[in-house]
Amino acid sequence: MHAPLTDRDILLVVDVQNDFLPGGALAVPDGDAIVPIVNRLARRFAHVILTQDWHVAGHLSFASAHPAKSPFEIVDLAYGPQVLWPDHCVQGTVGAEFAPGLDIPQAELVLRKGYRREIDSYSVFLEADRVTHTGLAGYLRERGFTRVHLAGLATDFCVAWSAVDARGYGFEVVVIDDACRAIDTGGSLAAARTRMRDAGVEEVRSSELPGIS
Ligand code: VGL
Ligand code: ZN
Repeated sequence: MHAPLTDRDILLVVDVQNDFLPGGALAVPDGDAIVPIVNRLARRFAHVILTQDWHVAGHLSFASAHPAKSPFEIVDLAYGPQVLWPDHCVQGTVGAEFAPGLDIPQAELVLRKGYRREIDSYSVFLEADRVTHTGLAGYLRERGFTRVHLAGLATDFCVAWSAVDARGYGFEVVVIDDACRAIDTGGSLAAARTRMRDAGVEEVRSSELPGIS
């Protein structure tokens, strides 16, 4: 049984942005289905953080930044292999805005990541070079949170990387399955599930979560 939610629990809502919804530049299949679920979930937590993928134009994770490369191919960047994506979540564009149906005005922090041209960041904690910190781990610790719940897009990239990193920083981690959707390219969803399980990430359905005590 999942322990009761307390003041030490935080809900992290990952990248629920227009470009990841159907019709967006990097649409996650069925991504819009999570919006009402996430809204409902957010009302059950005392504390909520939203994150945004927040790239500069010409970001090196974009296929368009590499001659003769197409989206979903893999290239080697300074820090290792990088999946190439369609241009998405460019700072200040409509695609980078939160989904219009997202209704979480009580969110206490909006954390942006992926704003360095040379470094992608699936994780909301540690960028893809694995040395550049976003500062979120320090923020959570300073505020006394001990358990992180994750919802959002996409299960196999930003949610999974964030979940595994949160474990690495010593937080208890719970991924709320029905409040996430996956991209699933090149076996990425199965690989992400394995990495999360090996890291000790718990997966639950939103209906299994208790109320706030
Ligand atoms: C994401 C691919 C590229 C995500 C962000 O939010 O999961 N995926 N950029
Ligand atoms: Zn991105």
